[in-house]
Amino acid sequence: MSFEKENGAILIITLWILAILTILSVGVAGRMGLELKLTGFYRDNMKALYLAKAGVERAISVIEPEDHAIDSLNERWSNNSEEQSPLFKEIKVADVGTFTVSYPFTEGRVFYGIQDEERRINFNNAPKDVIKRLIEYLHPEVGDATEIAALIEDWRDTDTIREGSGPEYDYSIEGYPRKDSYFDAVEEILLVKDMAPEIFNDIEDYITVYPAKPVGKLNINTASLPSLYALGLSEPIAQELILLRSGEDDIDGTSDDAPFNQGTFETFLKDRDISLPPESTGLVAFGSEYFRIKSYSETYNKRAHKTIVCITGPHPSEQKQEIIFWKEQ
Ligand SMILES: [Ca+2]
Ligand SMILES: [Ca+2]
Repeated sequence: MSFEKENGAILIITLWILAILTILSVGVAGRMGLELKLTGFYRDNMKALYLAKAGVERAISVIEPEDHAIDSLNERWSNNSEEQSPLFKEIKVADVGTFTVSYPFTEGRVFYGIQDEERRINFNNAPKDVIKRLIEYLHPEVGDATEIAALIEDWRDTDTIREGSGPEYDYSIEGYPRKDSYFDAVEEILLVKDMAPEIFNDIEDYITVYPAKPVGKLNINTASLPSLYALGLSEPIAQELILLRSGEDDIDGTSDDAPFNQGTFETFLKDRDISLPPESTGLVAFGSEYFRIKSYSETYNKRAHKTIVCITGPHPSEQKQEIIFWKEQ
């Protein structure tokens, strides 16, 4: 091999080594960049999670000290629209980001605050006639909801007999057993025979399964029209009730609201010469004990956000709220 040829070969080999090293170093740098990005992503997500948790803490701190004998939609836990010192709207936390605790209200309004569970019909303990009326009102295509309401009752009650008509529906055909116990999550209702997703979609925002026990009451000061109808009031009477509790301005959730109490509600029924059906009389409440908190957070750099939905209820022994359901999105 001549001197030139040998030199040429060394040059080519050197170039190859250089090329390989370059590729390797680019690879390593790229990997490090990815790892840095992942760390940043993780850090932003953790920040968003703790911001959303801060919203939950804020909500609980507002619910706890309030008197819940009577609860209405204009109270600060439900609808805080103060511009000077907002409790729930885009609250800044240090140099991290913001949280907002809010929920959609009727007619496109947004309430900054917390919902009570007592505005919803409780599928763990509402009588089947109440469930029947709610489904028929919200999903009229179903026609008569007697059978589906009975199936819901069969699913949750401990016995295995349908009153007056023999054994309960045998779920072995469906591939899973009937529970004969409380619903743990609202989506579980989809397992009940005849509960089509279309029905569930229409009723979802008006129902709850919390608390499983004791009796979930309906707060007539916060309940929506479908819930009041389910209780056994006719549509015009339910509308009248909502107008009365809304005060002079006819708008729910404003400062002039006039919530009902036991006495004024009894007068309301008596003046109209009506009474509630027997299965509903024990369900009526004027205050609330269980609350649904929806906290949304966002970091200042907008790279991460989080939503927490949780439900709180009274602690069995201490004067505080405890969390009975928690979901992060
Ligand atoms: Ca049963
Ligand atoms: Ca009002």
